[in-house]
Amino acid sequence: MMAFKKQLASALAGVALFSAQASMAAETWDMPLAYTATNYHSELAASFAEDVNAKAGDEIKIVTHAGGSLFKGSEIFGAVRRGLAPIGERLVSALGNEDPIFEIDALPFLATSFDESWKLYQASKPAMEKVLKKKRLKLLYAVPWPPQGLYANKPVNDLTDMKGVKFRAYNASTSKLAQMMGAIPTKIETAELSQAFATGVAESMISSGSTGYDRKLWEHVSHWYDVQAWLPKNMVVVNLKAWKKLSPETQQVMLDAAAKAEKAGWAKSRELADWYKEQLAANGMKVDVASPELKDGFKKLGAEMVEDWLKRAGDNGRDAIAAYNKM
Ligand code: PCA
Repeated sequence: MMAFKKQLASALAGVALFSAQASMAAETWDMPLAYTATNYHSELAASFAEDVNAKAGDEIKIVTHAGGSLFKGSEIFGAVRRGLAPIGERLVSALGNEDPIFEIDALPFLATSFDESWKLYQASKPAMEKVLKKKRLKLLYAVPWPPQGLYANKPVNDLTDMKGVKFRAYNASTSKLAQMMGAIPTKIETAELSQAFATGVAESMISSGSTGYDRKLWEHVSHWYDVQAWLPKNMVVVNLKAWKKLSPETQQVMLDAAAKAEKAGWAKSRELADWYKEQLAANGMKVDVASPELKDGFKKLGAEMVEDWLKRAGDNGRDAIAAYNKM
């Protein structure tokens, strides 16, 4: 009887060991994303995951969850920070309440082209990484949205046309900008955009052609002005505790996949920028350049916002701007 019990115990231990190894062999990493699965940011995250899984699949399996299906856009950063998800993607400039450095990404007219935006990224990366490290996070890659323009349900010649208009904001800066132009801001995540415009909760917003295309904004608004105000980025961050549990080989696989994704993502955003504009027009929207008056109006407000931000952002912000100006 004793011998049998011993045998059973060791068999069970074997099973336990085997399943421990099996689960260690491929730990699932859920990767929440805020944007729709067909958006290029989400597709990029999916191919990043595939790349990692193909090379390090015996250790981790990254599973992407697009469209805010696992965590809403506004919850993703906190979820990764708290370890509820080991990895996730978030709009950098929406994290101003975490630290002002993240707002550098949506300061109007600071960086208005892909080239300038890349420089701003390089200039602000050390400061961003410092802040992320304090939050026990690691930056893997960041990819821009195309230049931001103005969606409206009527012609807008200058900023006075925006007075009293319900304005959808995606971060504190766009809320502030709306207030400064006398519009009425409401913060809404992209996943809820179509609904907000359909019900009249929002009548205008500043965003890329990409998001207007994804959300079929032509069903609700008539105009898009190519203001080229800034190019906000999404970033993919990983929880440092989860990161440190990975083998050095898998860490390297992820770093390589991230570098590849970042390069491909910047190229894709550039490539798609004009295509999105064409799609808005093809679906009946009036796509136009911003009038000099409108652009000047935004530029004035932008300059005030940069000044205000510099006061709040401290040394980190000043260093990043100084580095950017030297590039
Ligand atoms: N689309 C996202 C952020 C910037 C952009 O172009 C949005 O509208 O929420």
